[in-house]
Amino acid sequence: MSDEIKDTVENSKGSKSIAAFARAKQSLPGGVNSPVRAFRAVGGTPPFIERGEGAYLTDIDGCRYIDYLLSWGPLIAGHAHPAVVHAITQQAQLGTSFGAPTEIETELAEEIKRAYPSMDLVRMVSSGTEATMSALRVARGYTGRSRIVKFTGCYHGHADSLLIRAGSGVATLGLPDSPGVPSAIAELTLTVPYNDVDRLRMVFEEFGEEIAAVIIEPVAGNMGLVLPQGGYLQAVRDLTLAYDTLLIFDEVMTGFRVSYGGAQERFGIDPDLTTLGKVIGGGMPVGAYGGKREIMEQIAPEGPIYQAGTLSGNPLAMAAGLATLKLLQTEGAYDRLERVSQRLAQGFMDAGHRAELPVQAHAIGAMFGNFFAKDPVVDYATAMQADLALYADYFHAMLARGFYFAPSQLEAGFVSLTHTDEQVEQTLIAMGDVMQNLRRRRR
Ligand code: HOZ
Repeated sequence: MSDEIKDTVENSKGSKSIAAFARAKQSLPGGVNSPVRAFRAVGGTPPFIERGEGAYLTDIDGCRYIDYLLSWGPLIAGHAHPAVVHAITQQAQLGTSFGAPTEIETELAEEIKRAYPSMDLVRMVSSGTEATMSALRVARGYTGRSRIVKFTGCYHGHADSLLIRAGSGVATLGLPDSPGVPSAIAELTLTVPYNDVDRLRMVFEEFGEEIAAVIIEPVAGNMGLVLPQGGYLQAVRDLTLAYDTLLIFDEVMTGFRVSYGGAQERFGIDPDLTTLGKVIGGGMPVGAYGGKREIMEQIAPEGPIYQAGTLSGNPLAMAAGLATLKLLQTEGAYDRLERVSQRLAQGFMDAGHRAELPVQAHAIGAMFGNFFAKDPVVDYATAMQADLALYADYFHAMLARGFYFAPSQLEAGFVSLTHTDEQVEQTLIAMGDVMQNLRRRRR
């Protein structure tokens, strides 16, 4: 840890964040606008953030952290990257929203299409949830079928049909299904374990003709980071084709992250529909869905399936997204991102082994996942065997040293183009210290 970070962490008591959290709770449910930010899985008070710069976050108490959460993914270029800030500023001077067509929407759609050949047409929306919710409607409208299949522990935002056995905050808070989702809707969502082809086949054998779509995070990032096993995604593709069911790749997290062309490029799969978000908005609220022309042409005004939005294709988000994608096109960007995430995963494993703690870690592209688990983590059931209390201790010890990770083991970590080797080195040294302390405390 650099002396600078050490000083800021040691000199801070977090008192301003504590006061800010208490105040926020008077006006916002749980003090937050999205549940996982409230630190329920790890306890304590979330630092309230004042600003970000590159790989650093600074809170209102003046504590500085190396950020491995990056706004839960969008900031692959780091905080307040000058090129992204410039693009947003320039656009803001021209106007922030028009509710009318702009050329910049087409530009971003063209860039997405170049990178994702499975997407002939793209519709911009304002969040990942909106993208997955709309993709489902299109799948149901196009196929005339009502059932969908999702995977336990995968999270696709909070639309009713998708809030069934979901990961992320739903899993963190132990809410298998949310009150408020009518059972008539929940019944249409069939769930199967991730990485289990046989169970998926069984569901198809029973309900195949009724299933509109299978929606999947091709690399699961909301039960921690869980990788698809060899041949699994192709098997999912083959089954969906056999039953004329649409395959929706939810690449909100993996898009432009596990490679420029997402998981579908990396694993060589051709989905019918794809959802995107996070990176393509460069830190501004955004989502997109798209896919095969004959399916996407069913959307209004071309076809009868309705979906709309006042801020869809918002020019600030389009500008920030395009600027971010440009940065990702620089030579070696993905090699570097992958090297950093792999080093973090390997460092976590090494530190855990030295401290004789049960550890598992995964990394791919610009994302990684750390588990305190004895056995390999391949699905939600194995992810849930991880030691959540140990993670909470680890999380707080790292936070106190100036390293900001996901406040739940059931979330992924992220790296950016701005994370340096030196910062990663500092992180690995801290991980080693923290794990040794955890070992001592467990004795
Ligand atoms: N959907 C995010 C977790 N996978 C949480 C977003 C947020 O709280 O900002």
